[in-house]
Amino acid sequence: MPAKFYLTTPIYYVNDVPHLGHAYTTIAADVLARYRRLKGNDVRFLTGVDEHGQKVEKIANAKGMTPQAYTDEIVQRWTHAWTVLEISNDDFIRTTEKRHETQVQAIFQRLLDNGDVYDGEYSGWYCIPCETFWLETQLENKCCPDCKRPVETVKERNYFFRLSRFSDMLTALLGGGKFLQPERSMNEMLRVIESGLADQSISRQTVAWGIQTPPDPNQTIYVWFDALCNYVTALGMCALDKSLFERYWPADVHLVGKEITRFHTLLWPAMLNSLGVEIPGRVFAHGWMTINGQKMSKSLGNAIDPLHLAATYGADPLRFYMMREATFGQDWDFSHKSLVSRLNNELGNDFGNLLLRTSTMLDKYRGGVLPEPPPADSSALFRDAARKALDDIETQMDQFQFSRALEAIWGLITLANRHIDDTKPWTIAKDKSRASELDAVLYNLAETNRLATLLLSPFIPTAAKSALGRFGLEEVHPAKTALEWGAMPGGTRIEKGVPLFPRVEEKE
Ligand code: ME8
Repeated sequence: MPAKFYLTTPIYYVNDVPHLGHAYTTIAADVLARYRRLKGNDVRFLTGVDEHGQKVEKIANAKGMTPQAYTDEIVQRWTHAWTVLEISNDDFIRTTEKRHETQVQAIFQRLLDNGDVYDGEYSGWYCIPCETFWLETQLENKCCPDCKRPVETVKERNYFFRLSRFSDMLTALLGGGKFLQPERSMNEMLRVIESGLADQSISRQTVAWGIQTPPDPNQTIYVWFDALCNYVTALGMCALDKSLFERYWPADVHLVGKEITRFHTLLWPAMLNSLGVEIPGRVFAHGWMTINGQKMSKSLGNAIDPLHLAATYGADPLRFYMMREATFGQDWDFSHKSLVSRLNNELGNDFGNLLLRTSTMLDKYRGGVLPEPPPADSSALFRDAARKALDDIETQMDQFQFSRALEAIWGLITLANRHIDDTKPWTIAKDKSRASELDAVLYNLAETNRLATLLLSPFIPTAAKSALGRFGLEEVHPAKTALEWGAMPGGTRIEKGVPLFPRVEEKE
């Protein structure tokens, strides 16, 4: 049985359409999912939308719609965006689905039964944009410490989750060093625990748009409690059919933006621990995409539409740019110029041209038929480079270092491009006595191309599929053996094809 790999993105609020920041997390998760499938893992990739809460309720009211009618309409914009951006999720969860609601209530009831949920009085502050409760002491100038916007007072009877009881367990979990990356986030969360964890209010009396608490229909379950449960309800943890849960839980990775680390690494593992359910393997909190140093967000009015960029430059170049541009984990500034430059130089000149040059030479000198693999010593340079790159990529992908993984793939591409310049196949071709030498050069180049394309397929799935088609590979091959140098048999017909990434100009 191949190892299972379950990964998730946050489920996004549907108070608006997706922007490039949402696309960033979803694309990163997709790259990881595709890479794991390529390695032969049994992958489950979940994304979805967070539909309840005051924020969504308010926007629906403002539009004169019921929240359900509003979310039913806007959710289509989200699924459409993920189709355009080539997101290969296996499931898409909506928190208004019956399958989710009944299980959230079951989870709430289990916690009530075991005593970790209790009835109490809440008096404090609430930030609607963040859907987050704050204590007076946590506020900054009477504003939300996260988004810096004004907060509202809340005083009502609520159900509470006994988060304070889990300090030791959470300290051990986070202190173990593996659960939360990057390290900066881990240290930050350890400090939060050290400063004292208060019990968490998990219901609202004044919010109608939510799942009813089982004991009291006048209260709805706090949107974050509801939302976190999606990771297990999508697998049917409390449903009749638990087969997906048994097959995929615990999650191997929850990918999240750094501002929601607290919920994923404190509240969520504590809830699971209380339920007696295994805790996810890892949470990775990535940095923000910024515009001139400011976080990209709809409310700041600096959001970029990913669909507009995909329509202008293609989904593949956009995906490639976002994964290549910055260290995953750190904040980074979006640059239109850099997107275009990476598209033209890296995808067009380096990768696209290599493919075109190789297939053109094969066509011209060998009628488009791949020669037999050369003797070991004539391919050692490439075989060794490939082995090293494959190892390096595995390490980098395991550490969510997409940009470094791409650098490793570029090592192979650069090597092959340099080999063409060094060996000058057009000169060798003039001398009939050097036929086997030319065979070796062409095989080495084509095989390196095939491998690089396969490794690039998680990043640029459509272009990779078209390129692999030229090597007679209709689908990205999931078998592990295809990820080894030398797997392509002599005699393979290789098509010349057209340039994959024609040069573009920067557009407004
Ligand atoms: O927080 N840069 O939903 P949300 C990078 N519903 N990533 C960004 C980003 C930016 N500028 N802006 C948004 C919620 N994101 C909850 C989650 S999960 C159980 C519930 C991405 O619509 C990033 O992944 O506010 C961030 O964590 C997420 O969108 C927030 O989406």
